[in-house]
Amino acid sequence: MAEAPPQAGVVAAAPMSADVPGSLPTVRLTGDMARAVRVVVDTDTGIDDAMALVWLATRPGVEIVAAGSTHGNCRADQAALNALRVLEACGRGSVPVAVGLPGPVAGDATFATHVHGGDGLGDAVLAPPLGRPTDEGAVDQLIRLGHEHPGELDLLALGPLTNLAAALAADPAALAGYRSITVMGGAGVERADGPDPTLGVGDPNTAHDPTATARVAEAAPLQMVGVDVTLAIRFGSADLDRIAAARTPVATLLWTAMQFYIRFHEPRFGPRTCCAHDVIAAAALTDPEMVQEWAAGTIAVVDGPGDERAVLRPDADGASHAVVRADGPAILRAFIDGVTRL
Ligand SMILES: [Ca+2]
Repeated sequence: MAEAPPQAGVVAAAPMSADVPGSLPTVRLTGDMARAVRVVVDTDTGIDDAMALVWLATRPGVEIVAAGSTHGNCRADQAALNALRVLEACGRGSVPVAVGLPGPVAGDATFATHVHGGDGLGDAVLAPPLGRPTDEGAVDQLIRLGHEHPGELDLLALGPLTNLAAALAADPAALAGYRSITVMGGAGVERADGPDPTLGVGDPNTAHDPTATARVAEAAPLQMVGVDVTLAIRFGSADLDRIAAARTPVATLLWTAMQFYIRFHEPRFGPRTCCAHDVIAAAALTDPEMVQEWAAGTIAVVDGPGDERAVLRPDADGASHAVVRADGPAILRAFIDGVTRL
């Protein structure tokens, strides 16, 4: 099954697992899904974005072709510097990093400084990167790479979809050249009632630019990895101990930045814990066997203002998917193994 995109790994429709209410059309990915991945990352480089870049740098068979920055967790120009800094710590300082657009399609940019600190990496006063962003903007880079390598590259969007929407506005075929588009965002399968699957956190990547999400979802099939799933996958105290003890350059960087993130999570989820949102999206791309269950459908942006969310409306023939169930412990274990090795 090497080289197969996630959709090609769908071998059979399967009934919804017993722990998920409803009778939604779902698909289950099976078999050996290990494959080579050449990825272009779009990132509002906050703390979990940094973790996701580390994930990509440590997974076998993954090449980070380029990164583009976006606003969200911090300013887009800061996010580019953060991405460079993290990639350099991973020994990937040669990866080109382009600065993306500073704000959403409509309205003003707002930043999640209460989650990621003023600089996106926990205000930890990290050393600046050695390199600098490329002269090409992230939107132009996105368009160019899609056309230069048709069918070869996977796009992983870890922040608001502003750059993707701008690429589509400039070139309606901008995203068609990508083999797949995985998005960290959304609130999973739409439900008419029941408890809020985001536990009040909402869907920040969509809320930061709901117009962009709607435009991208209309134009391209997306593999959506939502807050409803990622919020439940959290490091525990023993996990954090392993990262703290690793002492590799990248572990030291992460552990320093993670202190702010842990302090944000503790009042909500208990002592010594935090989420790894963007890592789960990266894992869905690189290691689909760790994300066993998806629902098929179409994506819509609902609610608002300020609490806009992307949801998947179930449709067995829909081209987009949302993760329903992921193997959180396996992903976190593989992440920490990578951090301690790098
Ligand atoms: Ca992010």
